[in-house]
Amino acid sequence: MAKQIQKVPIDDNPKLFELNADKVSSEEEFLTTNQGLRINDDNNSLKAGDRGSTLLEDFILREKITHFDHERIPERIVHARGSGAHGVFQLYEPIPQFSKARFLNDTTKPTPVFVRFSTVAGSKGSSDLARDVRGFAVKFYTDEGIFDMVGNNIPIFFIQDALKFPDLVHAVKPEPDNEIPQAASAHDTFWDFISLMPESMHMIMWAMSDRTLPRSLRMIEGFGVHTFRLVNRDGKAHFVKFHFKPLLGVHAVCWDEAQKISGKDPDYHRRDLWENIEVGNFPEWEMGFQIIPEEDEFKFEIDLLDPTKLIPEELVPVTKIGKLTLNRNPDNFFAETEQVAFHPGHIVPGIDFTNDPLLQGRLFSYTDTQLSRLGSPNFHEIPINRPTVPVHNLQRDGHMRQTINVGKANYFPNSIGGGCPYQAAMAQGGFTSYPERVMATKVRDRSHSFSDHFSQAILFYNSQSETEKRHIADALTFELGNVTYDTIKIRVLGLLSVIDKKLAQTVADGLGMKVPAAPEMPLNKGVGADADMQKHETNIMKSQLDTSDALSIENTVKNTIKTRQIALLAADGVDNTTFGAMRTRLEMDGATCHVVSIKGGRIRTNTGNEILVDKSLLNAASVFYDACYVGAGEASANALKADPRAIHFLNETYKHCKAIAAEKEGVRVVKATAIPFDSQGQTDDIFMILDKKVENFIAAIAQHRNWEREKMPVVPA
Ligand code: HDE
Repeated sequence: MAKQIQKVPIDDNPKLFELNADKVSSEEEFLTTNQGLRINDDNNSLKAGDRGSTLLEDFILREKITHFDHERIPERIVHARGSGAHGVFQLYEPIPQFSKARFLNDTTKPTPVFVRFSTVAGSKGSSDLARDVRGFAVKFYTDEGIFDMVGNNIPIFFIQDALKFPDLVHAVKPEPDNEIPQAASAHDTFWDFISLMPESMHMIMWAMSDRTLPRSLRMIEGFGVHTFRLVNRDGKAHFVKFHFKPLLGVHAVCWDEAQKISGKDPDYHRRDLWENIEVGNFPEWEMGFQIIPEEDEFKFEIDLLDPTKLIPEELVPVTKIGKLTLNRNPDNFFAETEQVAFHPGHIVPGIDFTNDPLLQGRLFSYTDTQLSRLGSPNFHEIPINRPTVPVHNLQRDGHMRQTINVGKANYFPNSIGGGCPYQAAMAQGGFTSYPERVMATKVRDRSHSFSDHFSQAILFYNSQSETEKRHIADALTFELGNVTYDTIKIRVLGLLSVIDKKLAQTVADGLGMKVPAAPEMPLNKGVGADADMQKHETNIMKSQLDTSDALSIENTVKNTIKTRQIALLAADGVDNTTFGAMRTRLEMDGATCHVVSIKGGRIRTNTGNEILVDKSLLNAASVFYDACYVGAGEASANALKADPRAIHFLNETYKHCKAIAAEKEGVRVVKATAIPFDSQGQTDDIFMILDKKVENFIAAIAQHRNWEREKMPVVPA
């Protein structure tokens, strides 16, 4: 039938519109259905006349809509919101004395990895800046199969037994009657549960600290949490705790900032990771092991199997064994980041489990969850989950099977298939479980060695700087301030007073409540104090430190401004020379500079040069930046001074304790804000760049924040 319908030009000639293509178009790449049929019209459905009803016959419409209707898969029940990247792991030195894993013994070949970072509580579309633990999951594609390190950015966990996990997650997720609040722990059910679970108090200290408000996913630590085992070629085992330390240091934003970022750019962390990888600022971590000989298992006052405890680095230092670098963004979010399936049970010869009861439960959960999320036991065939080594076994069929298995022998042992595939001897890389001796009575119980819930909560709190302690108190006051039951708040205040009376008092003051009497809680009842373990008592290693430097993020690297985002505030008439010099200097040190101005497009400097504006004050916000510089130039300064958004930008930069520098006339803009100046016209680290003070500015950015300012909140922003 001749075509009656007038078509839009793009159908007839794709060349009519300018291609802004990511790839070169090919004359041969035609649109087709999923059956390979070339499509002639993808803009109009088949109708009975051009104004008529749509025909059921339209198989092209039905195929497209059906596919669309099924585009979503169930999001992860926890860790739904995530961002991923590809990279490599490069080993420094072979460690045959500890592990026979090939990827831990071959320095000549980097191991490909895929890493997924996540928040825990929020839905897939929730904000990156929720106060939450961050998932840190690394898939190593080793020559012996997949090894997944499915960890967090906090070295311990809320609960000791897997049986409590559904309760914990139900409590933190939005409440079941009204599905409120999204991606937040500041609500009744979470704190109700916590108030009744003293074992969570160590984790609560971490969760209320700045660790849960990362500045960037590139600036978080990673921990395996549980104690695992390394096994060497002779079958000798060592206990191990996995660590990842970011080369950029650990940095956080403040709570007010986090809330504002959540509104202005919920993709802030995802964008930061993506953009930095795109421009070649590849995030790096050093992987480290804390190694404990098997015979030292009972030498600590904590039980190595208890996931609510850590081993202080002062007692067992972290040995750096290699470097993890993320160097490539995924091509497709769904295919890779969404479909990637991690599992703590994906291990290789040379690595093994312990009886940590949380880990044991996880070993069940992760396969089960992939079945419901990815819909098939064939999830290992999805490209991102495929090992780089061949898979041979006698598993067959199932939903969406990709492999076309040949031959008749789908059972083992067989002779028809030539006996294939063969079992691998240990020497051939066959996995054998560590032959741990087990002599026990079946019980539904918990070891007494798990019963001290407070010593390490106290250790963590005491190891924090004054600023970090203040942030913990503020976070607790905020979270409990959203709780509507006084009984819950009182219980939590009681638990806090076991950790630190002053902390409990500060939080109680903020809530307008009194601190109740501290409940009786056993302390130092670790392995060494356990009656069953008395025989080891003589070996008890004195682990009761007062503080541990490694627990405070203030002690991490602060010597670089690499990849920090710096806003350069300027308008028409900005001084060409000094502006250019500052930008060059900051970029030379690895910072990323954005010109922020009154409107988009370009600004003209005092010498007539044109500078591209990266963001107008409408799109930019101070919370996206680590520091701010205000350029010199009469006209530029006057224009900025007259723009309330520029004044707000600077006030907020100051409020969030960031470095600010202003040059010559630019100083006037800063003086028009509420930022306090002393009689000399100076304020803490606001530098008037009249001489060589650019170095001070750089040092202040590297310091990350001048938290002292928080003590006297003077700026209304
Ligand atoms: Fe997970 N966890 N978890 N978890 N977890 C999942 O698996 C679970 C725990 C962690 O980026 C789920 O594929 C149980 C500790 C990360 O895809 C699920 C228990 C730690 C990720 C699951 C724990 C983690 C998950 C949801 C207690 C830190 C995201 C979707 C016994 C060491 C991985 C999925 C990714 C994801 C269960 C406790 C880390 C449901 C039952 C402790 C980083 O299987």
